[in-house]
Amino acid sequence: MEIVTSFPEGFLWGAATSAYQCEGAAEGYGKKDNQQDVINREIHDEYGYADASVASDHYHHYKEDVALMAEMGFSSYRFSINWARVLPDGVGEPNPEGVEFYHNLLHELHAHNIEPVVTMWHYDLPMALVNKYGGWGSRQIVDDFEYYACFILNEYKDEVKYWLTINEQSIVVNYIDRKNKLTNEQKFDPKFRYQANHYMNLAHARAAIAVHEIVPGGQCGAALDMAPYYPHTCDPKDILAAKNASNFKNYFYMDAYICGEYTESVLAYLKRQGLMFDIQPGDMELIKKGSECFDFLGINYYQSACVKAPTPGAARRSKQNNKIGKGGHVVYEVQPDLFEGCKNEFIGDTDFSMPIDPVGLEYVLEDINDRYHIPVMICENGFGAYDKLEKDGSIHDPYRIEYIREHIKAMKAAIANGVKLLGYNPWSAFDLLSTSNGIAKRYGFVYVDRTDDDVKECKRYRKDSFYWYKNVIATNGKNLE
Ligand code: BGP
Repeated sequence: MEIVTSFPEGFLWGAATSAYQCEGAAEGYGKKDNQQDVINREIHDEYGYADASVASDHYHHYKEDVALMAEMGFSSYRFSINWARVLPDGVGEPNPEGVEFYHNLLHELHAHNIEPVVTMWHYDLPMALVNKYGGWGSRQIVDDFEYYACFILNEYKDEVKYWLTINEQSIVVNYIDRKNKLTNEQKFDPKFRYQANHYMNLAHARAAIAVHEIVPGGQCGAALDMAPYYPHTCDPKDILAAKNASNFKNYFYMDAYICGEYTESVLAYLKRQGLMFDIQPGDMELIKKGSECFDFLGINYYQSACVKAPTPGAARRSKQNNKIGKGGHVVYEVQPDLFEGCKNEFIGDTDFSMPIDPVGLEYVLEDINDRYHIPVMICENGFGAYDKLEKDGSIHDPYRIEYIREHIKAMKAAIANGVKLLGYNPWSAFDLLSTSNGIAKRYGFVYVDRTDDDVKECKRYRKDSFYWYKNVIATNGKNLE
């Protein structure tokens, strides 16, 4: 039963992208490589997926892209700044053309009354810093992240109110080798990811403090990937496994951002497993101070997860994404003595093996509100699929409409239960590179006509979901049909 019929006044309706996944113009233009440029070149060579050199060519299509957002009625747009575009060496000399690009984009958004929500870092660390000291492996990154944050905050402070420091820190930690260019030593050091996580928390805290110091009325958050962890059965051992997984994968990150402390049971587990990281005097004070500047939590919600008691002796492994786009190809995560992933028989999934669970969105929104009493913004949510461009230029994507409709219903239920939801920015405004499946796996409301092999002209076409979402926004979420 739907209790809330429409959304609060001023609710932000929009969509999201990230820089390296859509901008293109990766080589030249005064910019230098970031680690995603390099990683995506490698993915291209190994799997044949498109690399970041052209991506959706948003760099050259940004006016058209913003016009399409305005046509849908967007009141917000979440995008990220490409660190190596504005500061090619990570710190020091800026690139005037790159700095100007974001001024132009922001100008275009404001001209259409679209509120920008800007991510400082979405996986794309400048290679200059990776080569200099190993990126997130060195404490130096904390100073350099602050330098970058202060640079963009000073530059864009009059144009941007909502700032997100880091995208999906828990994903960066859990897939440390896929999201970063690591040295061999880092790759084989089991503690590395938790030390890097600590540096991310310090960097985030410095940036959050800077948002409050530099931006008049600035609001600071970070976007976390969020899945509820369900127990496989009501066997108390499975229930305990679900609690462990929630602590390890979710609360460990939220507790640091929102409360300025580390979840005790996770620290105890890391110590037991020989994975504990180094905390220097003053670090926890900084993390605490950062938490006092944390205004809202961004969540990226795609799916829920199911776990059971870990098999004794099972080796640690991360979840492996489905790379081939045929159902069933998924390898579940194992954290020894903590939990083990498994299939949830109650819910279906996409061709890319993402469980489809709108109820899970209501669950996480209410859980966050009950535990932390903090406003939330949905910064990603979406359906990746092989879309087909018909001869007449139409794209029929009923599966995406269905997915988003059910998730909006879950948002309504959560609001009815007291959740302070600021906005909805599904993934993605227009088609862009997937992190795992090239351009063939599409999420956008707007189709970008290119393939993994042929960049063509990146012409834009409106999908059926474009018209549907436009109507949802026009009725402030009242009409979902
Ligand atoms: C999130 C990332 C995005 C985006 C999305 C879809 O984790 O923040 O960058 O890509 O997932 O995932 P994928 O591209 O792998 O399908």
